[in-house]
Order: sequence, then C-alpha cells, then structure tokens
Amino acid sequence: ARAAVTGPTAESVAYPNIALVKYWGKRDEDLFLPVTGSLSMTLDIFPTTTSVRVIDGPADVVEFNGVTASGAERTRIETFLDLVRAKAGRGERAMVVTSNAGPTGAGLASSASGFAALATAAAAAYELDLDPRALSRLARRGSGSASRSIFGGFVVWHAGEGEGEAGDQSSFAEPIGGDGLDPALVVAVVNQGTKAVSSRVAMRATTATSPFYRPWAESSVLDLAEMRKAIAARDLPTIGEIAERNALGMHATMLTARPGIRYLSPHSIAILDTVLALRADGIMAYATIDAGPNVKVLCSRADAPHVDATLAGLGDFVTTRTAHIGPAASLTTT
Ligand code: 2P0
Repeated sequence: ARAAVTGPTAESVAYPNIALVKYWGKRDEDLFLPVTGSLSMTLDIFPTTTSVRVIDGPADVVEFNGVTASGAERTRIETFLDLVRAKAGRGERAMVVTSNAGPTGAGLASSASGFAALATAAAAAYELDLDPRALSRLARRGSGSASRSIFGGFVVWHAGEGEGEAGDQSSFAEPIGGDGLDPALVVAVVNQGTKAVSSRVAMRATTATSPFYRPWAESSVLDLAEMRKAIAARDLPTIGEIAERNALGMHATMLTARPGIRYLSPHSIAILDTVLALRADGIMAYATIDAGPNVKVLCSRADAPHVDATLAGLGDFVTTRTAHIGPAASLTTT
C-alpha cells in the first residue's frame, strides 16, 4: 500500500564533480571532515534527479534508479534524512525517488551528484531554509565530495579548522574564479560496474596504513594553493599538470596501503599511455582518476573532439563522453 502524501514534492537536479586536487581521507568520519582541502570542476553530464516528499507512512520509501532500495543503499539515505529531520525538528518519513543518468558507484562521482541532489530536495521538502554554504555543509554529511556539487564551475572545499562544531561550521565548499576558463573533460569509461571497495573503506584503510599517506596529504595542501593560482591565471597546462600529479599521488597512497588497494586496471594504464602520446604530439591533455578504473582527461575545448576520438579509437573496451563545465545544484519544482 502506498503511503498517503502529506507534503508537496521537492525535486532537484545536481551534477557530478571531478576533483583536480583530490579529497582522500577524513579526520572525522561522523562529521565528514576531510584531512585536506580539495578542488573540483562540476560537469554538465551524468546528473542525478531526486524528488523528496514528506509522507504520513511508518517508514521512508526509497526508489533508486526505478527499483525500491534496500540494504546499505537505503540505510545511507535514511541516515541522511534523519539528519535533515533533526535539523528541521520534524519526525515524518519521506518518499525519495532518485535516478542517476550515469553509472552508479563506478568512480564517476555518483555519490557527489546524489547527495547534492538529496540535500537540496530534502532541505526543501522539510522546509529548512538553508543558504548555499549551509546546503554544502549538509551535503558533506552524505558524501564528502557532494559538498562541492552544490556549486557549478570550479569549486574549492575547505578542510575547515578545528574539530567538532568548529570543524563542521568551517568545512564547506564555495565557487572560485575561473571565469574565462572553459576546458573539456573527456570521460573514458572502461568499466561501468560498481567498485569492489567503496571510497569510504579505501580512504580509511589508506589513512590508517599507508606510509605514503602523510607525504601525499602534505603535498596536496601545496597542490591546492598552486591550483588556485593556476586557475586564477587561466593556465590550463599548469592546471593539468597539478591535477595529474595529485591524482597519481593519491593512487600511490592506495597502492601502498597494507594490503594495497588498486582501482587502476590495464585499460586505465592504456589510457594513461595514450595521454602521454597525445602530449608528445603537442596536445595539452592531462589525466585524472578517482576511486575506479575510469580515466578523465582534461584538455581545451578545441582539442576535445580529437582527444575524445583518439581515446574512443583505442578499442571496444572504452566508451567516451566529453563533458564541460556544469551548473550548480538546483531545485526544479516545489
Ligand atoms: C574526490 N573521491 O575528491 C575523491 C577522489 C574519490 C577519489 O570524493 O566517504 O564518495 O562519502 O565522503 O565523497 C569519493 O569519495 O566519499 C571522492 P565519502 P566520497 O572526488
């Protein structure tokens, strides 16, 4: 039996973001406070659409990509709704309908777009009046990287200062400059499947066991400062160089966890080789890789068709999509 509808439906759309300086490691797992700040580009492909309405039923109802959610997937959304309800001083359950246009859990930032969309729609459904900064802090509690998908364009997520309430208040994302920068990100999908080890588990293992974690975190702080300068200077080759080294460094911390965690596949390496070959040909293309084998290649808008065709031409193992700068999360109906 369907629960009776008791509130208006709030619907939102949010886009994934790809970090050019990565978030990898938490200093507080409950509050989702990161060890280091990070910086991303919001994309214009693979959005998540989510609607939330308050119902008078006994439990939350969650539909995920057309199927009733259960298990860990449902629990994660319910836990997030509990946080929204606590902030709103409300107790009613909700009906959540969410769908991803892109692959889920494949290192293509579905949790970023997912929790940015859920935070936006749930805050509206429960009548929480949050400014974008507060919405970013809320989205962070669902998935760290979701804090960045509240905003469009180039976005920095501050690590924040201090622990507890002080950390929670100061760890939010905000858009940074980059006006006039209009790069492309060619997404080379080599595996659409859900990753075997979640980012959360991999991060925890890495921070706890890799002797290379601290050095990477320290260098990432410097990368972030340099990246902000390169974006202000609209210097795409420097942006690409920093992004590529930061991502490879992050993977080095995972590879050196004990036991090692490896998201890279032979196909990922083939694409990295192709990026090197493109650069040898004078095409300014740079790779970044998240918690999955898929590779994202940053280049100029003008070079994107060539880069896309080159990667697509590698064989049947790869499919490509070219993304550009995308928009902030938004409420589409109330
Ligand atoms: C990032 N990733 O900066 C990094 C780079 C993956 C590699 O943020 O535990 O899903 O929910 O906060 O946000 C993926 O981690 O992890 C991620 P939780 P999340 O984009």
